[in-house]
Amino acid sequence: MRIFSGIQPTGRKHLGNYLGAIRQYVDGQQRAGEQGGLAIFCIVDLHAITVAYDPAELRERTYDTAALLIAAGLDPERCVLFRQSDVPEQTELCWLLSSVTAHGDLNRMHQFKEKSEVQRELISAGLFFYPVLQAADVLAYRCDEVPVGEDQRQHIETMRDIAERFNARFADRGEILVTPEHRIPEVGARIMDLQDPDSKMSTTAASEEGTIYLLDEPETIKRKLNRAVTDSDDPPVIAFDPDKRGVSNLLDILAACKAISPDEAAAELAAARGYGDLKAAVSDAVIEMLTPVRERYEQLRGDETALEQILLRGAEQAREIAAVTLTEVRGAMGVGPVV
Ligand code: AQP
Repeated sequence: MRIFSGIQPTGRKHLGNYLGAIRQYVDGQQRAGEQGGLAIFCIVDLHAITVAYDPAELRERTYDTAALLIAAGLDPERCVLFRQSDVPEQTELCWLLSSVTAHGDLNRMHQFKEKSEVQRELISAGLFFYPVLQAADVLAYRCDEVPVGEDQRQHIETMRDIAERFNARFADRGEILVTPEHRIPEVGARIMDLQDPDSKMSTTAASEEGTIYLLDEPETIKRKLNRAVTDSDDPPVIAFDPDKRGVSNLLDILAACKAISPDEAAAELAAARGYGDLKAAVSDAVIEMLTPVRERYEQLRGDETALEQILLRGAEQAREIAAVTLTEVRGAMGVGPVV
């Protein structure tokens, strides 16, 4: 069993990234270890350059993200952790896969539509091509499972189509690329902005007050949750209900932190006097979950040499795997000499 996922070194990572993705990575590392498999995690710096960005900041954010992932529980001795740009096999595979990618499929991507609307100066071709590079990231490692949040469902469907189309076109004998399954958590797959519970908590689109950053101090987390938008039901109703977006988001966060269902989280609050009690319970659970991550991050972040060594060693391991896939893909496509 092989697991792969990528995360962008953009902005400050938030609670949505943690509950939808990072926590699943740690779980994947554990499961892969128990089953004799491999878990591979990539900091996707080449994806980050598809929108406006600052080069110096990109490098800083890459180290931030590496330190954060390790602080959250990824162990470079038990998984492969690397930076996307250190593995040129992925970018070459991206181009090769473009030949079996439908332009119409890329045109239908929600993420492209949403992100291109907010670009002020340039809508890059890279932003349009993002799902093909993402497909190459995953397919290079022939992995079975991709842990992601709900917002990535459409991209995973596209990479499955790309893998199937490639195999149908080029694999005479069986399968060259593995068609992966997404792994989207049942709880916490789409955490919403605390100030605007109709929008997803996001690095670029969300409000500062509506976003809990993983490195926020406990007082800040408390304040943001205290001000979270709920509703004006009188008496207040603490229930997981699609018409109660703010309250449901808080219950989803609480449930994800405590590894229970949102209905169970609501049942635990049966004696609550109002939304204040719900917000206090969510604050306590989030602070308890994030404090050790923040403290460990602070110990790790200063040593960039150590982080760089971890990423380079991870890239060596990753290249060994990706090179084998690429040789087979090139061979099947008739690209380059016979090897
Ligand atoms: N709100 C969310 N709830 C649950 N999961 C989420 N993810 C993102 N937002 C939520 C998951 O986090 C992983 C990493 O995402 P990324 O590499 O795309 O990083 P990002 O672009 O910085 O994340 P955002 O917040 O989604 O930024 P915007 O909105 O600016 O693009 C992915 O598995 C994602 O599903």
